[in-house]
Amino acid sequence: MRILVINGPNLNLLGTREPEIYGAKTLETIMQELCIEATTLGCKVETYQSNHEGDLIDQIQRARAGSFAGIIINPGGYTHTSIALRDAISGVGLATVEVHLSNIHAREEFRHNSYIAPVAIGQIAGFGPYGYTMALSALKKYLDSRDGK
Ligand code: CA2
Repeated sequence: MRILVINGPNLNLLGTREPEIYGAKTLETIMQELCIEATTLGCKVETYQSNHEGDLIDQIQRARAGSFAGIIINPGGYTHTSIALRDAISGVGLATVEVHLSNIHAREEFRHNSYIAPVAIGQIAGFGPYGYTMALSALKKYLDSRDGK
């Protein structure tokens, strides 16, 4: 089973600034650790990061053609602005889990709304990099049970 992990704008800066909010690990390290976690769960993750809304949408659309079983996405700032990203997720119809490193609900009010949450299976926020591991485990369980395994 293949899972696509998508990270949105500015997440490529992780580990370089604002460690008090986002932690000290780089995105590359977080994604490498998630790949190892995937092996123990019996699935495979492929990762993608872009700062561009259209590129993220292209990647979501390709996930279906590429026969991915599901998507894990941290849409970064587009979480709070992008109807286009939400339409792409609902359009491909793949089970999707939304992840945020920080607890967006405990931060500025403009971060409280997510355009993505209503089209996701669920949202994980506030647990730092461990949120990706939680998302992977939850998505794998969801897909296995949906497929009668
Ligand atoms: O908490 C999250 O994971 C966010 O998706 C991160 C986004 C933010 O806009 C969302 O509201 C919540 C921002 C990512 C920016 O990451 C940086 C990392 C280091 C230095 C600067 C930005």
